Amino acid sequence: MGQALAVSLHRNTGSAVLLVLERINTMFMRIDQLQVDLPKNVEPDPAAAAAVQELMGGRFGEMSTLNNYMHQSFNMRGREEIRPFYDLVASITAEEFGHVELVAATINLLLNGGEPDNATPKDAPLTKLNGGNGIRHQFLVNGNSSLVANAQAAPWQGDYVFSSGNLVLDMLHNFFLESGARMGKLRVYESTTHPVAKRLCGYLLTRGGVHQLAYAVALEKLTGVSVQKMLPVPDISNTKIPETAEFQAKNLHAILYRFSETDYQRISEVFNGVHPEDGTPLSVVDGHPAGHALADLKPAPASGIPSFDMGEMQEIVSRLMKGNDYSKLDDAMAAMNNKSNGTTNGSNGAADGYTPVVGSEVKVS
Ligand code: MN3
Repeated sequence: MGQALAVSLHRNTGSAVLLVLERINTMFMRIDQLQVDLPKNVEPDPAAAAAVQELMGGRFGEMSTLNNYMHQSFNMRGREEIRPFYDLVASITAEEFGHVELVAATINLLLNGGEPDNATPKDAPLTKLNGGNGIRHQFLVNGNSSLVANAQAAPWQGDYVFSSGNLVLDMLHNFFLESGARMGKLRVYESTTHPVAKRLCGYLLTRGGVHQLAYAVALEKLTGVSVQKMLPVPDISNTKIPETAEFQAKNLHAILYRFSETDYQRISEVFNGVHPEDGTPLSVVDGHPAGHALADLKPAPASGIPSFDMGEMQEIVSRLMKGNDYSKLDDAMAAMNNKSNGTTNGSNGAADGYTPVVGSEVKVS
């Protein structure tokens, strides 16, 4: 748990009081890992990359689930009176953040390897990504990577967020949203044979199924109506999807993560009972699931990702700064040169392992 110190004046004596503020740095905590491991070193598949975009920026994509729950939790009034529901929505928000990252990682893997090693621009290195059913914007504009957009490359929209302030209506909306999200995952699953896209769908169908169930249970607690009898919506069980088996075997279809060690303790007042399909007891787990390493995809020099020539950069900066005091700039350039180990030859010599250091190591006073 993080701590921070602050000084305040005592209201009677005027003397300074040292305050210890708990949890000041746990408002959002980020862990540099993916929620599920994805196959690496796979063939690019622009059509699959386009289809998976719907799970990113479509109306029922992960950007929508994240932003709906995030803003509902930010906006919730009378929070203490409805604390178990607040805790539920807030903790699912954290998981959805990781789902957005997972969808981005999947799209990036599906767009990786399109450019052959040692290709030059005249080799037409992006031919592989220029497939008939792909989205050109991914590689023409976005560096062979995911867009905040749907399968048609239409941008995700803020008005996909529904935050009415009415708890029953918001839970009903969230149930509908998770049902639409489930439909999208099933259809993306059915549209591809690519192992990365299939695994993503298997994982998200399992976890999205939990969120769909959580909102069904929340509605049941609030209204007495047994929404669970409608599950699964759409009427295709995870048991028909082989890629969910590994996750179901670990009970990931019946667990909600708190995504916090100390907070959101009252989720289990809402999320309890048994799974409607197989009777597995529903449970809430402290913290977060075990993580997995993100693929560190190689730069793609022929398309300029990253395209960085140290010598050229120095020359441009010197020209721009002519007549100014650039002693601090020299420090920055020296630091950059050290970092890149002198690989300044060729148009992309500094690409491998290069990390920009100007912002982090040079203080401009
Ligand atoms: Mn999700």
